[in-house]
This record gives sequence, structure tokens and C-alpha cells, in this order.
Amino acid sequence: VDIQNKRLSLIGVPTDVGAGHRGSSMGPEALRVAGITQSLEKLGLEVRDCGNIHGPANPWQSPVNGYRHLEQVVAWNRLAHDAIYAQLQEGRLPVMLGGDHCLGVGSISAVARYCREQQKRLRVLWLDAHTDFNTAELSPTGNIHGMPVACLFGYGPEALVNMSGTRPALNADMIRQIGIRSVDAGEKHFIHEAGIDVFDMRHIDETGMRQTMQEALYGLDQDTHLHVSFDVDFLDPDIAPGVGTTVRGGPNYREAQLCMEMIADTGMMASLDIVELNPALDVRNLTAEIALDMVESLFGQSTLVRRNVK
Ligand code: 6HN
Ligand code: MN
Ligand code: MN
Ligand code: MN
Repeated sequence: VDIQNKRLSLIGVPTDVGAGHRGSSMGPEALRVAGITQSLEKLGLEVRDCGNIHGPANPWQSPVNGYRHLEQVVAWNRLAHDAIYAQLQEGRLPVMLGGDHCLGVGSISAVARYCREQQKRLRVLWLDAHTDFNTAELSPTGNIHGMPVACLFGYGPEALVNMSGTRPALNADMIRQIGIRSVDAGEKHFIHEAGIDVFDMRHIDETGMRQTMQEALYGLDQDTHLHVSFDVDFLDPDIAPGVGTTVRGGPNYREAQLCMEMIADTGMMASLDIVELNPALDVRNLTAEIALDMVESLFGQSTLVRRNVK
């Protein structure tokens, strides 16, 4: 995949039905206000802004049977799945502007379906402070944005676990999690059982971001579809306060840039989620601008012209 020849499709999915804070529904507009289309066009990419998907309102209710807003979460994910799948089928690179991270189910289900049809291998990089591997039984909150990876692994409500057309949509070979520093007690055991490679902050502290990314990107080949799910709370809250679930001790600006640049160097990113940006908690759209800096690096903006280091 030659990123420079890629045609991008921005898909706004303005909802916060999966979260415990209101406001990530404003994420798509904040990224547009920060200039996402113009920034990516400056890098030589063709950008189509598909506008926003329209789904149900947030009823702001307490969890029922361990899930908050399950019906609305399913509806939004179904819509996101269909929109993203349609762009993939046109040979475009979908960029989902979330929205909270429950939308990872719809987005990655669409990508998994597409990869099966195209006989591509799938590698998901999950950049997040959290593993998002809760179930209704394990979750301390009932917020479904803490559950998308478990759903993709086949654990969760029927309508979500079957969205890709095959259950499970993902297995441990297909995903690497980076930046992790907040995992709930039950979730911790469950993620270990599932055998997922978790590059937590301690791993990054001990080996550095360069070594971490080399491990996380190891084994990609020309038949791999690389999907990046970028939860903005991956970033340290000192540089990215505008998220609902801040956790101290995340990657700083330079570490995060290196992570993104090393992904760009592969030239293989073929779909992207930008989620959990919450303008209601932000300061003068700073977090949107920082997130956009990271996205620019993901698409190959670097200080100097450099050889493609594999
Ligand atoms: N996110 N583990 C917590 C929960 O409620 O399950 C936080 C989840 C955060 C989810 O940031 O995408
Ligand atoms: Mn997340
Ligand atoms: Mn998170
Ligand atoms: Mn910039």
C-alpha cells in the first residue's frame, strides 16, 4: 500500500452513547475545526469528507443488565460498520472520526469482513490507556466503550459480537495494544487468558517506544491490512486533557510522535479510528490539535525527508 496514493474518506460518527461522560459526540466537529481535511490534503492525500452518520440520541440512562445504552450502541455501530465497509469497498482508506470507543466494534468488524473477502491478513494496533476488554459481568461501569475488544473477540451481546459476519472477528494474533496503564481487576485476568500482546507503559518505560513499536509491527507483510484504533486517551493527559477517562503516565508528545512515525514508515496503514476526543473537557481545542498532529505523523508527515526504514 502506498499511503501517498491513498484516497481517504472521513466518516464522522458523533455519539457518546458508549461512554460515561457526555461530549465525545462533538469529536468529529472538533477535528474538522482543527483542520483535519486541510492538513491531510497538504500531505498530498485526496480527502473526501463523507460528513456525519446520524443515529439515535443519547438517552443518558443507567446500565440495564450490565450495559448502558445497549440498543443505541448497537444502532450506531451498525451504521458505522456499513459506512466504513462501503468506503473500503471503493478502495478508499476510511478514517472514522468518533465518537466514543464503543465504535471500534463497528469499525473493526467492517475491516475484518473486508479483509476476509480480500484474503488479507489483519493487524490491529490498539493505542489506548485502556485494554477495553470488559464484559457486562466484569465491567465496573457498564459503559460499552470499555468493552469493544472483548466484543470483537466474541464476548459480549449477540448483536455486537456477530457484526463482522464471523464470530469472533479478531483473535490474539491480529491485535497489539500499546500505551496501556489502566485495566480493571477482572479485565486483567480475562485479557491474560485471551493471550493478547499488551505493550503497557511499563514495557515502554523499560524498552523505549522504538523497541516497543518494532515488536508491535513485527511480522507485517505485503498482504497485511494495518488498522490503527487511536483512542486519544493513549496520550498523556498533560498534552491531551480533552478526553473523558484521563490516566496519568501516558506517552509524551515525542514518544507518541515516534509511535505514529514508525507506523507511517510501514506504509501499510489502511484504516484508522480517532476516538474519545471530548471537546467539552478540552481547553481551546488543544487536544484536537494535538490529536491532529499525531494523525499527520501517521500519514507520513515528518520533519525531514527520510528513507523508508523498515
Ligand atoms: N475508553 N475500564 C473502564 C470501564 O469503564 O470499563 C474505562 C474504559 C475506558 C474506555 O477509554 O475507550
Ligand atoms: Mn478505548
Ligand atoms: Mn481509553
Ligand atoms: Mn499541525
